[in-house]
Amino acid sequence: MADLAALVHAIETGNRSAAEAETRAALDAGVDPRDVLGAMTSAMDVVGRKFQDGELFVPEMLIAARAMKTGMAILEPVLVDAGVRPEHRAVIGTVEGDLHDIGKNLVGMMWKGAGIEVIDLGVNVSAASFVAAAREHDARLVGVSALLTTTMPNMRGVVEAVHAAALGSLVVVGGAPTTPEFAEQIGADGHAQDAGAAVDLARRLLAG
Ligand code: B1M
Repeated sequence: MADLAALVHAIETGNRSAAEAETRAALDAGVDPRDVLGAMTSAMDVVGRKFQDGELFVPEMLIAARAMKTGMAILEPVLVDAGVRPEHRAVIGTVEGDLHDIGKNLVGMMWKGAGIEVIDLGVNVSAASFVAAAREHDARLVGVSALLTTTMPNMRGVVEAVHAAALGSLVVVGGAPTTPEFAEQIGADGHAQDAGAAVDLARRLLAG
């Protein structure tokens, strides 16, 4: 029987070759691909929690996410063959006028790690593009990142446009200059301070 604990450990420690080997070993041993995905997700949960608690930092989180990505590249076709699709989709992007994408990418990786299908729209994304993508992908979550005090006001336009489109999408905002109070003022459905909190928030909103 393949050792899913070894897969969890490989991802938590960002060991890409071990993550690849353990994913293959689990699938070769006939482990249900959903259980393999569950092991990967639980590893990323631990990573997110440690990041929130200040036990590890951005570089460790990035290498863990990359290890998960390596395993996912092997697992994904198997999941597709088995007809397993993520239950929820999110679109994510950095707001118009803003080119910072490191934090946004981290949040996207962590959402993927939580089993959410993530469509990344990149940087400098207009409100109209967020709406078009949310409609096209039937996204339940719209994630908007801003790193500049000069661009965070543009988030209001995204929230208003997404809500006006009545797609049923919930808008989550984040980024260093944003606060829960700001998110409330602009009518966002949620705010997360970091990538770990963004996972907790997404889970809460998607469960509601
Ligand atoms: Co810029 N920059 N930058 N910059 N830059 C800052 C943000 C700044 C604070 C630096 C400073 O002055 N001390 C300052 C903003 C000041 C302000 O507005 N208050 C600043 C400035 C002024 C600028 C320019 C205007 C500089 C200039 O040209 N004069 C310019 C603007 C360009 C533009 O966007 N139009 C600019 C350009 C750049 C680079 C292109 C050189 C580069 C970006 C490269 C890239 O992203 N690919 C850059 C960088 C790297 C930074 C700093 C140094 C680092 C940002 C970063 O990646 N942090 C930054 C100073 C700093 O933060 N120390 C700075 C790491 C990242 C993991 O954290 O993005 O906060 P962060 O993401 C966190 C949380 O915020 C949260 O989770 C993440 C993980 O925990 N989060 C979310 C983020 N998005 C979220 C979304 C969510 C939920 C949580 O839900 C959807």
